[in-house]
Amino acid sequence: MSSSLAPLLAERGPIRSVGVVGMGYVGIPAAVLFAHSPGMERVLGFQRDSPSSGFKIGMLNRGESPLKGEEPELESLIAEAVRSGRFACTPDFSRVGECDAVTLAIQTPFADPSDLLPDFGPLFDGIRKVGEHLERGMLVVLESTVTPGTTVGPARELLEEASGLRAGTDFALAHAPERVMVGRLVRNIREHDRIVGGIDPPSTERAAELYRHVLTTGRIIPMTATAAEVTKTAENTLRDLQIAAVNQLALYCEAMGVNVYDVRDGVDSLKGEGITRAVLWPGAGVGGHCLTKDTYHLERGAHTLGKDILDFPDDLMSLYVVARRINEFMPSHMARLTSDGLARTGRRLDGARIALLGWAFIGNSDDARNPPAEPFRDLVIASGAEVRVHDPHVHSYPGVPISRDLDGVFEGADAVVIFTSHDEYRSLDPVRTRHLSGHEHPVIVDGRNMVDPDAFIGVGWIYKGIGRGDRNEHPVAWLDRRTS
Ligand code: SAJ
Repeated sequence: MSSSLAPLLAERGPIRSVGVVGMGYVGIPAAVLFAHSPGMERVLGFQRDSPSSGFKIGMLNRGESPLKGEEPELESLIAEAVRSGRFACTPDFSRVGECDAVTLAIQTPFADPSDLLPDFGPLFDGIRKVGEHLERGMLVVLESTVTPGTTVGPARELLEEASGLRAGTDFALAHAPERVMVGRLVRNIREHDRIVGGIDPPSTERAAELYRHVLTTGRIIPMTATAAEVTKTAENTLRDLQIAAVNQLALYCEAMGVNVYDVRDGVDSLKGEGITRAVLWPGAGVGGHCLTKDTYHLERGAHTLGKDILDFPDDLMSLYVVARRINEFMPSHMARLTSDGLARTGRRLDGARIALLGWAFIGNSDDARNPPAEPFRDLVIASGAEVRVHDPHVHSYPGVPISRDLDGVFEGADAVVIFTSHDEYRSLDPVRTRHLSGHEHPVIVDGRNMVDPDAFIGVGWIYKGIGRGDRNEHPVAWLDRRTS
C-alpha cells in the first residue's frame, strides 16, 4: 500500500458526488438516499440501456420507481431527488469520471444452479466500465454479494487493467455488502449497521465517509475487504444453518411422535446471559436468492483463498453444505408426507389431484426466486400426480400456471399442500374446503404450521404436518357424508 492515497483523497476533499451502478432493488434506494444527504451535490444512477432493463432510465428520470411491490418512502424520495436536480439516471458510463465515489450493486445469480458457480459476468462488465473512466482519487465500492477474495482479486485486477491506475495508490477500493430486504429497502439502508471493508485503511475510511451520508441509527463496522465479504456470506450461511438445525429436529420429532413446536417452546425458554438458543422455524424448505447461494460463496472462498492452508477433516463434508442439503431435502419430505397421507385411504400420488398452496419463497410476498414448492411440484408430477398451484401474490412463473382462485384449486383435490405462510392460508375452513374437495377424507399437508390439526382431523381430513409427530398418525375420523 502506498502512502500516496491518503493525501490524494484529502486533495480531492469531501465526497460531493456519487455514481451508483445497477438500478435495481439495492442501487435505486441507495442512490436517492445519497442524493438526499446533506453535502451531496450530485448523484448519477448508471444503467445499461439493455432490452430487459433500459426502461428504468426513462422511468427514474421521470421520478418514478421501476421496482415492484410496496417500498415505503421510495417513490417520494425518487421524485424529490429528480425534481431538485440532485439525481439523474444515465446509460453514459463516461460520466463515471465526474464522481468522487462509485458503488456497484449488480446481482450475482447462479448461471446454472446445478454447478453452483455464480455468474459474475454482469458485475465484472460493470467493474470494467467503471475502470475505463476511473480518475485518480476516486473511491470504488462493491455492494454485490461476492465470493471472499473477489475485491482484492479479480475486481482490483479489472479496475487496474481498465484504468491503468493502481488500487491503494491512485484510487480507493472497498466492499460494503448490501443488507436490504424487499419491502423495507429505505429503512434497512438507513438503520442496518454497515460493514465497510477497504483493501487498505485509507480505502476503509473513505468508504466509511461515504456511508455516513445515509446512515441514521446504523453504525459503521470497519474491517478488511475480505473480512467484509466473509461477513456477508457468513451471516446468511449461519441463518441457513440455524434453519437446517430446526428442520432436522422437526424430522426427528415426527419420527418420535412429538410436536416440534412444543420442543421449540421448551428450548426457547432457556434464556439469559449466553445461554439463549437461537431456534428458528421448521418448514417446507428454504428459498430465495440469499440463503440458497451464499453458503457456496463462503465455501468457495475458504477453498480458494484458503487453498493448502485450510485445516478441516478430509473425510467430513462441510457442516454448512450439510445444512444446505437438509434444507433442500424438505420439499421431498413434503412429497413423502403427501404420499403417506394418501396411502391412509389406499390412494397413491399416481393419479392424485394436488392443490399446492403458495409459490412465493416467503409469506405475503410475490418474490418467487428459488421457490421450495418447485422441486416438490416436479417430484409429485413425476410420480403421476396432477398439480394446481395457487398463490395470491405471485402473478406468473415460467412453465407453471398459477391460479388466484382458491376454491377452484380445492375442487376435486385429493390433497392440499401448504408451502408458503401467506396470511390467506391461516383461515381455511375445514368443513367448506373438504366439501369442495368432494372426498370423504382429503389430505392436508401443512408445511408452515398454518392450520389447527384437530380442526381438520375432527371433520374427516387426513392431516400431516412438518414436525407434528404428535398428530401425523392420528386415527381417521370416519364420518358419514350427512355430517359433512
Ligand atoms: N425460513 C424458514 N425458517 C425460518 C426462516 C426462514 O424455513 O425460520 C425460510 C423462508 O420460508 C424462506 C427462506 O428460509 O423460504 C429465506 O427466508 P429469509 O427470512 O432468510 O428471507 P431472505 O432470503 O430474504 O433473507 C434475507 C437476508 N437478508 C439479506 O441478505 C440482506 C437475510 O440475511 C435476513 O436475515 C433475512 O432477509 C431477514 O431476516 O429478513
